[in-house]
Amino acid sequence: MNQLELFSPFESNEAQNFELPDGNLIFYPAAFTTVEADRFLKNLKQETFWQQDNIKMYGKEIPLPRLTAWYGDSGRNYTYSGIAMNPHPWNSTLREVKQRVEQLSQVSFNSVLLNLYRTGSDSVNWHSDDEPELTPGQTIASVSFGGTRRFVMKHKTKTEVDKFELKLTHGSVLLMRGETQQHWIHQVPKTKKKVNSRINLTFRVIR
Ligand SMILES: O=C(O)CCC(=O)C(=O)O
Ligand SMILES: [Mn+2]
Repeated sequence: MNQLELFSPFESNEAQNFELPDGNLIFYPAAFTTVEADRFLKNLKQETFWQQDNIKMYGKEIPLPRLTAWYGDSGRNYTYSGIAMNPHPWNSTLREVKQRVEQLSQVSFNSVLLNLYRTGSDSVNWHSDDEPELTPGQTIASVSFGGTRRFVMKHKTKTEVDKFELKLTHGSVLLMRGETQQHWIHQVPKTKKKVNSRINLTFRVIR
């Protein structure tokens, strides 16, 4: 298949570059064709070892409002919201997604965190991806399959800087680059709208 056949006129994969104060994003709205994205959504839903984690809040165990899974090169352990994770080994679906993301970003990733947002009630709260296992300044690549959700960003210290927001669509890739994680937090808020389930994959480099 040649490049022209890969994208319909409505699925332009032209990169959008966002220079934020103290951050940089590159967004590829259609890094995957709809046909590819449909297949990845279906396969990842079925094949992934999804887990339901809890977080401790005010001394109570509360289930995270999403399912998660951690995959990567063996020996790359990672602590996420106080949860120690041992990665599952890469499978062929993930290797395929990883290859596309590495082509776009020119970064070799050694791990990925998957999130499954079952309904609009699933979400991720304000945070930045700045755990000590992650190398500061290293690109994080965020892949979305399924229902469109809002991705909202807020500067950590400069209150005069406006929030920034993107709609993460089916088959899109968002690269968060440079010092973005050091200066910005992000969230995927809950929504009352009827939305399809969504899988997000954030590819990371763990040291
Ligand atoms: O689902 C998303 O788009 C974001 C997920 C996220 O921020 C994370 O896993 O760290
Ligand atoms: Mn994050």
